[in-house]
Amino acid sequence: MDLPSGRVLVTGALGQIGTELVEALRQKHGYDAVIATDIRKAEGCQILDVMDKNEVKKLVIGEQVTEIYHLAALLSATGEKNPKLCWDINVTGLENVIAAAKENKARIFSPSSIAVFGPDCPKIAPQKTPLNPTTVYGKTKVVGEQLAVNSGIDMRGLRYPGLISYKAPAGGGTTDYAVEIFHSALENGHYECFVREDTKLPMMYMDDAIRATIELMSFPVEKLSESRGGYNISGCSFTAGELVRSIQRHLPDFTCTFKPDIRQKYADSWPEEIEDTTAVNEWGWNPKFNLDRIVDEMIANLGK
Ligand code: NAD
Ligand code: AKB
Repeated sequence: MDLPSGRVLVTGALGQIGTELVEALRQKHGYDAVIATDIRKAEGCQILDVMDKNEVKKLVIGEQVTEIYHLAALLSATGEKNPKLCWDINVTGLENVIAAAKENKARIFSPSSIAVFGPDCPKIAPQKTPLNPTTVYGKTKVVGEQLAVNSGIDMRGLRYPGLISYKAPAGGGTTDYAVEIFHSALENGHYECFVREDTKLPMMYMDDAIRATIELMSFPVEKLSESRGGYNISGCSFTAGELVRSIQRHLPDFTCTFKPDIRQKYADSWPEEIEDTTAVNEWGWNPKFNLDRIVDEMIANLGK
C-alpha cells in the first residue's frame, strides 16, 4: 500500500465529498491510517470542530498526521444565510488547520470552488482571471487559495464544479438541484427546480472529483505552479433543462417545473464552463463522465 509517512486526517468527513474521499483514502492507505473527523457524530468518525484551534493541533501532533484533507466548510446557500459563520468556519477554520499542519510539517488539500469567480468572469472561466465573487462563500474560497500559496507549506486545491453523487446528500450549495433532482425524479416523478431551465453551470461526477483529488495530491509539489492554490478542473457543463431531458431518457414521465429562488442569483454570478488546460498540462487532468454517463450512473445507483 502507498502509505504517507504519518497518518491522514480528513475534516468535514461526513459531508458529500468526505463520505466518498474517506472510503477512497482508506482503500489506498489502509483503514487505520485515515482519521475521519466531523462536527457531527457517526461510526468510524471522531468529533473535531475545526474552530477549536487547540483540539486541531492536539490531534495533528498526537496522531502524527502528515496529510490533511480539509473539507469542513459552509457552502454557498447556507453561507449566504449565515455570512459571519461562513467566514469563521471557512477562513478561521482553515487558518487553524494550517497552524496545526505547520507544527507537524503536514501537507494540506483544501478545496476551492467555481464560486471564486464573479459576474465579470468570462462565460468560459480561464485559470487566471480577476476573482471578484459576490457571495461570502466565494470570498472565503479566494482567501483559501491565497493562503495555499502564501502560507509556506505544501498546500493544494481544486476549484471543484458542482458535484453530483448518490452516496451522501449535497450540503447546502447552489448546485444542489443537480443532485436533488434525481431523488425527486425516482421518488415522486416530479421536481421543482430552484434555478431557471436555461441555467448552465460547470458540474462533475463525484468519481472524477475524488480521482482528481488523489491524483493532485500524488504529484510532486515542485512540479506544480502557483495555480496549485486552486486548479480549474472541468467535468461537463449543462443547463437544468438538458439535465431534465437526459433523465427523461430513463424516466419518460418525469416532469420538472422551474421556480427560481435566491440561489438563481448566485448561479448567475458563476461561469458556465471551465477552461482547465493548466491542470491538464501540469498534472494530467482528464475527466471521464459526461452528462449522459452521470445520469446513467445516478439512476442506476439510486434505483437499487
Ligand atoms: P458538505 O456540506 O457536504 O460537508 C461539510 C462537512 O463539514 C459537514 O459534514 C459538516 O458537518 C462539517 N462541518 C461543518 N462545520 C464544521 C466544523 N466547524 N468543524 C468540523 N466539521 C464541520 O460539503 P462538501 O460538499 O463535502 O464540501 C467539502 C468542501 O468542498 C468544502 O470546502 C466545499 O466548499 C468544497 N466544494 C464542494 C463542492 C460540492 O459541489 N460539493 C463544490 C465546490 C467546492
Ligand atoms: C455550491 O453550490 O455552493 C457548491 C460549490 C460549487 O462550491 N456546490
